[in-house]
Amino acid sequence: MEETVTPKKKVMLSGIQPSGELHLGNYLGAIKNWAARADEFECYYFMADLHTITVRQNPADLRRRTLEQLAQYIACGLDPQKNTLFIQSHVPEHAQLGWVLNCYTMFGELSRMTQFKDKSAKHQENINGGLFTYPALMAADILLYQPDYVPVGEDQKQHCELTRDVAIRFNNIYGDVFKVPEPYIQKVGARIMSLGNPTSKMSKSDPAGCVFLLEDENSIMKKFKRAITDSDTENCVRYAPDEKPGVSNLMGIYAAVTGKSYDEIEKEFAGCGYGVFKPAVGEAVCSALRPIREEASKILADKTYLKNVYTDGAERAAYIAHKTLRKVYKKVGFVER
Ligand code: ATP
Ligand code: LTN
Repeated sequence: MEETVTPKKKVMLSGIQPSGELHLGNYLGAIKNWAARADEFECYYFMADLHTITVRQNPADLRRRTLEQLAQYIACGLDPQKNTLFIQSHVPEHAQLGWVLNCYTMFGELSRMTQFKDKSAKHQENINGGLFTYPALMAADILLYQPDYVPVGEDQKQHCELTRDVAIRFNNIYGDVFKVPEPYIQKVGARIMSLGNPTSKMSKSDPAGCVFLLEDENSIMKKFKRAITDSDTENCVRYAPDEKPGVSNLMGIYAAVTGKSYDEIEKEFAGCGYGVFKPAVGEAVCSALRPIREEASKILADKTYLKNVYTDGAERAAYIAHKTLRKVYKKVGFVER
């Protein structure tokens, strides 16, 4: 009898911290690309709640945002049948491997992390150990699942590179324990900038320059109409990120939500000024977000469904995570229980 061998799918994994409401940068830089990959890859996506407490959180808000984030993942097209969706703190192996990897991550490496420098500047009253060692926990999040790719926005590239270095260091000592993963960064949408300040990335900590996935449409339109465009005299829609960062950012957003190329966009708006272009981008974003917002509110109303999704997700995730952790414990010399 002929043997049929199904080739093993490549694995993808990523997470987002439920430390604020999801925004257009999270969607275009990360989630939108996850949803398109479910058939091709074995996919794991989680709510990175352990990471959020590196900054003080209000407990009730954290709980609410974690569930809202799960509802939005599903509304963005992540089918829980095809993707393993889970809450990080439900799989204790993250914290367990995080500790081990802390001991294989160097002080100097951690000191160079841009996110640590930014966040410690922002929260000077609370520069805690967790904020500093956070990349070792992120390495654990990733390496537990032996993924091939980690789809993230540009700002997470440095953490992904550190993860690779830690995996290689560990493998050099103990043999091939971890797969060394690649960051997977899309060209369009990888770095959406603030609408109020096109030289800094769109971030939930700057609500005026940030469009949230569940935001109402009037408010979205106002933000786009007010978006900072460039102070050149040209008043023309042309892609030139260095010379015209504001307009180029809006073109990047328009390209990501409509699938059009920069050439096509320049032709579409030839002869139109920013006064026409800005509301057109706002309308395109509203149309893209409308079905997500409607679907998310339906899903959120069904708490039993959400609970089933995250319970099942944690079980599936824990199976793989446990296998990797056991191997690591054995390699470093812990006595088996
Ligand atoms: P903060 O507002 O605290 O900077 P954040 O909004 O960056 O946080 P994260 O949880 O750090 O949110 O990011 C989740 C995912 O979204 C990551 O993959 C990140 O790379 C991506 N991402 C975040 N902001 C942007 C952005 N402006 N453009 C593209 N991708 C982004
Ligand atoms: N560090 C990421 C969130 C994050 C993550 C991960 C992303 C935590 N663990 C594992 C990819 C894979 C952030 O702050 N955006």
